[in-house]
Amino acid sequence: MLDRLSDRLNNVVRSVSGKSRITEQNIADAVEEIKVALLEADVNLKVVRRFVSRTVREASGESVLRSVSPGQQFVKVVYDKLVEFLGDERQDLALRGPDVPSVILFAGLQGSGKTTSAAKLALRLKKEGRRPLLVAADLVRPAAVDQLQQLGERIGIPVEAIPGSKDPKAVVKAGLARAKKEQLNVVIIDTAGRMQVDEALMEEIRQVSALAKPDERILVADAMTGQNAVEVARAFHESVDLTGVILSKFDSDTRGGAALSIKTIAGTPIKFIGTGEGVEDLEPFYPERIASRILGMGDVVSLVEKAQETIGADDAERLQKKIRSATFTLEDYLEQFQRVRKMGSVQSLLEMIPGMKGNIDPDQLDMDQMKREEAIILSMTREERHNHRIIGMSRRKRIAAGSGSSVFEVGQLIKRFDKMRAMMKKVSKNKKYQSQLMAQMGHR
Ligand SMILES: Nc1nc2c(ncn2[C@@H]2O[C@H](COP(=O)(O)OP(=O)(O)OP(=O)(O)O)[C@@H](O)[C@H]2O)c(=O)[nH]1
Ligand SMILES: [Mg+2]
Repeated sequence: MLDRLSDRLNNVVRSVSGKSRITEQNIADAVEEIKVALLEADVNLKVVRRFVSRTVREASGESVLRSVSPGQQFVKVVYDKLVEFLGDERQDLALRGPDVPSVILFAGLQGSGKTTSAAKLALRLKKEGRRPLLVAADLVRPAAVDQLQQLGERIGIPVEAIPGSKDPKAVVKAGLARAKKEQLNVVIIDTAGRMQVDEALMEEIRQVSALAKPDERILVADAMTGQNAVEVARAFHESVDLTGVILSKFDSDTRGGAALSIKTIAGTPIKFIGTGEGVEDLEPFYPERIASRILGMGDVVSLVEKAQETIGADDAERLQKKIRSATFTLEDYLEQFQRVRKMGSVQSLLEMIPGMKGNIDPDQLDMDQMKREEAIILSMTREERHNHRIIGMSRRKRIAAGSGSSVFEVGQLIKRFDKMRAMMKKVSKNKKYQSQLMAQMGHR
């Protein structure tokens, strides 16, 4: 999903971000292209309009046009708006503590993926250490109870069902009672779907909801139905005050506009996406990750990161000087780790080293090694960080004990740092040492 949109936006972003100067006209052109791409991706028209007007407003400001890197700043504005429309922050489930059972109600149209998603979520919560109970309250479709029971068996989760019952409320009551008795702490209720949003469906959901008092009222919406999914979400939200949406069939080959429209149009966040038919195929919905994906990972995201960089030009200058003169200390090194962690990539650090703008794949860095090294440096005194040469045997022992590592590891770090520092200096004068530096930095 979202591939075509991603391709198109990627092109726009590439053409704009390469420019060292941009004009209001450049922005207007780029925004126009983005607008067309969004409409083609089936994003709701209202959302597109809002997106365009906000992007133009922010991107036309002094801060973008007059900035050192207007192209990158523009990309950052587009990225931020995408994240905003996707729902800002990741929204987790609001469940109660382990001793009070939480209730999650599933609703949705026929075939949207309610039953499958209920089982997927139950499995997920079980893995997080909760004890779920599935409740078969879809008594409309004859095989529905069977389907849930089979799923429950497959994932090892109990299912409450009353064979032959026609009263969903009775099953829900029985489920709640059983959860209490057996100390099951998440009750997940699967309900019946209808072909379309109608009064009977809404009434049933309202009644079940009034009885079960769910902590989470989740709509399962089928991404394949595009804008219809958005309208369905709006109708359900008005009727039962949804707390979230699971957008199912996100793995399908649809244009993906629904994902971008639901939060704004229906007013309720997407909490998970369904990514396949298997019981494991449920993923938390991260607006930032989806936005990165839409704009194209790699290149574009690092541009955004760069624009986001908290480090000022002065800091960069200072760091470069230190690198060239090999007065880069462990303290500086530590600071870089923290920056790398914040931005999730090592790109920024590498780009500070003069002559180091290569094609670096941040995924290839050994983050575990970084973590270990960070712990070691954190166990050093200020003095030691500023001058690692003073770190003799007894200091090594203390640092090793403090960081839960061995004396050998401390020694290794110091050796590596020394080599890296020398190499950085060389690289800043001559590019051909790049690969050696990468090896020093734990690049696999
Ligand atoms: N590819 C894919 N298929 C899915 C996903 N979620 C559900 N399905 C499939 O969609 C179909 C319908 O899923 P159900 O869970 O039975 O849907 P439902 O909403 O419970 O349907 P009714 O009970 O009939 O209203 C099944 O074939 C599922 O395997 C998903 O995320 N990806
Ligand atoms: Mg079902």
